[in-house]
Amino acid sequence: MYIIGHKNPDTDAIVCALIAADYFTQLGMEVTPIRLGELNKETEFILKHLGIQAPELKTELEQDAKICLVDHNEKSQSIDELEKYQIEWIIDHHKFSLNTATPLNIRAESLASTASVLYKMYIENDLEISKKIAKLMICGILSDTLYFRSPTTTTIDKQIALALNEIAGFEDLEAFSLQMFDAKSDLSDFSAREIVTLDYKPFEFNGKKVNIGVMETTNPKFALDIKSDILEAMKQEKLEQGLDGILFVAVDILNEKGTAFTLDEFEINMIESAFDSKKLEDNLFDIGSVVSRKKQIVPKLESYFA
Ligand SMILES: [Mn+2]
Repeated sequence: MYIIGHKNPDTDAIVCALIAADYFTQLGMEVTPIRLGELNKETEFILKHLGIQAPELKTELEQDAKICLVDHNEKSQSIDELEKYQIEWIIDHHKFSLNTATPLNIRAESLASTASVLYKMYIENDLEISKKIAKLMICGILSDTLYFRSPTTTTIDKQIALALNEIAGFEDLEAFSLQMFDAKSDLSDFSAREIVTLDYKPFEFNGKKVNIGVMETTNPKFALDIKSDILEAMKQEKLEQGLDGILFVAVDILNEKGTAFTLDEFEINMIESAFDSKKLEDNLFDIGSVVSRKKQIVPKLESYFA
């Protein structure tokens, strides 16, 4: 069975492919973790720091291959031609919109990271959590919660991170999270198009195709300084992907604030109606303490388009 995180993988998608591979191996299965895209700089930093190899990049598998989806369940975010494969497992913490042809195993909880869900699965099955796996789990939690800042964070996620650190032994979790976020914020060698699509997910709201890119950063000024390039990249994306709308949000991790880049009428109406927003300058809106696509952006757009 192949373990697959979502396209445009973030840290949780990558570490959970590695963690789930260890989990299923301990249960006696033969599994291979893979990834569907390049690592972001945060994940690159983490794996280098921990001395752990990334899952192999693989975007096509043999027909009927057995797969386990981690950290996603939407077809549009998964491996191309998903219907060619047999989904055996989904381990996730997102909203569901998947229809499957056959029965399967699903484990989903509304915790802040898929790593937290996997932690519970280890405990329930009385499996050993090695130092390496504990570190990967903590990184998944720190990344998805923005060091417990995101409103997706639950007390369970915090308890899990603390319990894991008994094994992992990070000296200072907050300091380490800052190193992660600084690594992620260094986008100097990326094009505007790459920045817009780095942490990027397609959604369909009431028949409207809207893609949402998020840039979690400790340096929001970087994106504001290249506003016109970002808008141009969004325009190209919207055109080439045939989208109804495109949204790009720069999330200031340390100050817990979101700034939305809006391309056109469609996006401006969307932002003004769906969010408590303040226009900063042309095509730029302060959308307040919005840091989570999953919990704050997507639900607001769901109700706006409904
Ligand atoms: Mn996640």
